[in-house]
Amino acid sequence: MGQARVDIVIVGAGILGINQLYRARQDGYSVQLLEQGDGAGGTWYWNRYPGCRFDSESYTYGYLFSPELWRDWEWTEEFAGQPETERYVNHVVDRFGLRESIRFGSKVVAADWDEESRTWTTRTEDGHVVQSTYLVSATGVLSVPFYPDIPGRETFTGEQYHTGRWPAEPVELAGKRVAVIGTGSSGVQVAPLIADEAASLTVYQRTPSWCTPLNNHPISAEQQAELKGSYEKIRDALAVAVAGFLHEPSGRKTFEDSKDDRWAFYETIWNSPGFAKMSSNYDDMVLDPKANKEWCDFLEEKIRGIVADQSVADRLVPDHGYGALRPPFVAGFYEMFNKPNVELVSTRQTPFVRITPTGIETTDGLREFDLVVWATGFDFGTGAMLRMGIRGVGGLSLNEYWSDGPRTFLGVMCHQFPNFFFPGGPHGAAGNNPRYGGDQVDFVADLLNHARERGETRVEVPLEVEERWADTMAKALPYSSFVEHGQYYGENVPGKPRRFLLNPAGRPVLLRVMTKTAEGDYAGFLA
Ligand code: N01
Repeated sequence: MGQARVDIVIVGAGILGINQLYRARQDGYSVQLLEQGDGAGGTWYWNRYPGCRFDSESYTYGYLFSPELWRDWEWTEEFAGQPETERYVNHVVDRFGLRESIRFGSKVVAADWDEESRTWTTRTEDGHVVQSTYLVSATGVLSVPFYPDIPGRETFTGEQYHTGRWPAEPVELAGKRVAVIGTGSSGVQVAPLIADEAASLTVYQRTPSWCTPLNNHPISAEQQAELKGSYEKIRDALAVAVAGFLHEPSGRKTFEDSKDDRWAFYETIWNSPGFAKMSSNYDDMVLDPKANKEWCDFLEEKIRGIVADQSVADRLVPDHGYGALRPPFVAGFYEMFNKPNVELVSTRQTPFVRITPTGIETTDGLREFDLVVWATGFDFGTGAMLRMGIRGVGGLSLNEYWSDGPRTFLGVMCHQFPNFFFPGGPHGAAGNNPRYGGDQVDFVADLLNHARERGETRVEVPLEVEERWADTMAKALPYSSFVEHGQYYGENVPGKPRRFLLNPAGRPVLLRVMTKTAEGDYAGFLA
């Protein structure tokens, strides 16, 4: 059993945890990072399923804190796949000497605040105990896999994997009858690759997604050279970009154009990379229902043009607006349904009955499988933090404080939990994760430096400041495009309070409040 004392304990070696560790080391703190997995990468360590890749442009996702790192690391694809991103995170860890501060295989099971000594005591499953002045949970919003409550899952005798816990060793698909449950971003990425290899693939879909092409491509030598010469320009643009992407708004409204021009514009957008479908579409596409409907009509035409069997296409066309659910970006998803070995089962039409030892039973019968893939999502937003046994002032548990949904300031800290921070947390998220998350990491680091400069060792957000952020979130909610996304409300997890868990006010408001708080010398935060 080990024991240690450091200035800062960080939990999680994902994108934000590594960023926080880098900042902590740069700023001269002693720090230990605890990571439950055996390697760095977070999302990019656990989600090893075939087809897992960015839908943020690689160079807009990577760290921007070092010109040398930018210059030396060469992304090979516009949207890098999981193995490349995992390599990148490990490269960063080693390049900046961070590995010595990380303890792998360290699942946190308890963290207790002691007011008298102003100390957090953090314990791991394997009995390691570490004390610290500050505790940072960088445990991610999509890190606890969710399995729907379909009876019999444990009785299945074949192989079964959740996309968020895909094994490191290769999974043999050839010759196997495979089921994929779920058609969110993970399901629609993994399915086409399985269809290529497996004997058969059955896709179980409840809610269809509006999928559009990712339009990935290798980064050419010419683009590479251009990227290397554009570090400052890209860094500065991303520092203020509304959703953390480089996609420019079109500056046009749908019905200012003729029908022919609109269809030509939609075609351009269809052929644009990733999130340009939202960010560079007509400015009114998301919020004007008529404009949204027309983009959806265009997408429906596309789906029906790709999928040969129109009864399959009927089931693949969503009945919600574009952007109401998080849109996935794909390669070969609709095309896959033209293969003779691929079947689509709509669980709206024929719901699940049970998982049996040999397969999956829906109301239209039993289908037998060798392998089942659960692409069924995560306990979003709060899942990991509420499983860590965090206790603040007077032994108050975070689960109790958040029993009616999370209460946060900037998605980064909360009242009653002094010296505790959670960059990437609920009510902070607003776009390209490393960008707004990086803002949160810097906010935490700057706040700790501020406290150190004043010789203070206790930081807590005042209740009224936390409440003001809650008001800001509530007022902005009607303007979020993702108002229907069940996962973003925790709706998929039975018993979870239904609360919107993103930051609907967006990154500009996040940045503005951060700047104002810092300029106001964090009034009321220091004890
Ligand atoms: O999870 P999801 P995900 N019966 O929750 C279905 C990010 N991401 O892992 O919509 C039947 O979106 C569920 O159906 P429904 C991205 O932020 C990014 O795919 O609830 N079906 C849905 O189809 C994303 O938002 C990338 O009706 C059930 C699916 O399972 C987030 O991760 C790639 C069911 C779950 O979809 C999560 O995406 C992958 C039931 N009882 C992920 N329960 C990039 O491209 C659930 N489902 C970067």
